[in-house]
Amino acid sequence: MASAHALNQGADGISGATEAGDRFGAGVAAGDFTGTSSTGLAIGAPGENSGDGTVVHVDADGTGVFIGPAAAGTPADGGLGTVLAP
Ligand SMILES: [Ca+2]
Repeated sequence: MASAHALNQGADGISGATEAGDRFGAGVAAGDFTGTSSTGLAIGAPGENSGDGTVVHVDADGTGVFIGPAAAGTPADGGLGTVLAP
């Protein structure tokens, strides 16, 4: 059985800071989101930036890339990352 590994904002290759209300991990989906035949994780934090929300994509090498409301086209206070599906 593989071991568990915790991921946190502000550590583990994910920039930013853990703040009360971020709800980091509220939505999680695994899949090949980059077309590179490697499985990554999409992790939602719908409370980020006072409810704008964000999604962090963590690739197999552990690098975290933010996909915020501007890139996703979601409105302010839209809670991006509440629900994710591959
Ligand atoms: Ca945060």
